[in-house]
Amino acid sequence: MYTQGLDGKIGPVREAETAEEKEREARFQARIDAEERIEPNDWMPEGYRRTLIRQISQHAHSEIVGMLPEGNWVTRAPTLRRKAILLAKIQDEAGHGLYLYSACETLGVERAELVEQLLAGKAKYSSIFNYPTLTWADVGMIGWLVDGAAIMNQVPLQRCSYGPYARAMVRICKEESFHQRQGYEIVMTLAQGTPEQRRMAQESLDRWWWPALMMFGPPDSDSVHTAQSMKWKIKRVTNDELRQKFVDVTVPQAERLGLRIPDPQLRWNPERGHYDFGPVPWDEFWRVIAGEGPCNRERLEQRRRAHEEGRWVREAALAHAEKRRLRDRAA
Ligand code: BYC
Repeated sequence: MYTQGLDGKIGPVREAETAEEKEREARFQARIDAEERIEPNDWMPEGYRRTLIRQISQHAHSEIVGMLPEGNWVTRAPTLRRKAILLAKIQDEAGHGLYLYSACETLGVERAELVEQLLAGKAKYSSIFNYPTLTWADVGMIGWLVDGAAIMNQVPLQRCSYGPYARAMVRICKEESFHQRQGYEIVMTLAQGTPEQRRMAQESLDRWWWPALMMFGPPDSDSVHTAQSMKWKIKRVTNDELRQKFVDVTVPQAERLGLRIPDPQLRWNPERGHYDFGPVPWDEFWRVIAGEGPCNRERLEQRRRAHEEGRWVREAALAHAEKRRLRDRAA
């Protein structure tokens, strides 16, 4: 079993060494098995803490970087109503990032340090945000497919064994459900529109389908963290199980829209009670998470620029807080 340290290096999770440590780990696992929530001040194995920091910070970074592809369309949304909705959605993503960084800080790591890792290109964020948003249909597709996949993954995380993460997920899931519906509604409007609008929706689905399936992570057979994360009940459902669930829910939605899923091997399998689907292009996934996706460089550059341009705001907020603290103390 491997875990990633804060320095980004992957190393083996250290085995409990002494009898006392083993006993403590057994007591911890018994609490997990009994469905007790672990809270910030409780004892936890170092591997559990590191796994959570890795996953929650990657999740927080995904929310923040996830604002960029949608932000690309704020000035070009087709109507004022669409623009207002899109702005609100992007603000929600920022809020999600903030809850998640806060949840992560309860594990004894500073948000500034996590942001630093992202900007230095050492931290991962979801592969999906390294694809471009070329047309307005892509904004709909992000809501329908990307938020749809995010919800599928996040609903079980509401039952994560770590209290602060599980609680952050409850609110995030409520907002993501609304995001998914607004995306579906955009795609539905296009699918019921002119032939050109229908073509735009189909072309967008053709580009986003496989990357959406990659959001659930590599196949279980290649997933280094799943077994241990399931044992610790950080993850409740495996990558492949969630991917299958997503396909099963989404195919009928595409049929209702009159759109074609770009997978010639897709068919209902009555024996399994699930859709069979073709091979996910995993080579592409590994390339994207190694930094070689279509927009990796652009996304990081944009984040770095935004961070620099926001420096004066952070400094002003800190100065204001300090002034208030001194005033309160003097009073
Ligand atoms: N992209 O052992 P595995 C959203 C990495 S966005 C990049 O299966 P794990 C939203 C993985 O980190 C959705 N990297 O890992 C926001 C690991 O590398 P390291 C964000 C990926 O953690 C705005 C390696 O591959 N959601 O909500 O057990 C607008 C092996 O993987 C990906 C979350 O982050 C990927 N897709 O399982 C709209 C949910 N997949 O760290 C929407 C929380 C895998 O060893 N995270 N990797 O270097 C999770 O549930 C899990 O971390 C994952 C991966 C299922 C993603």
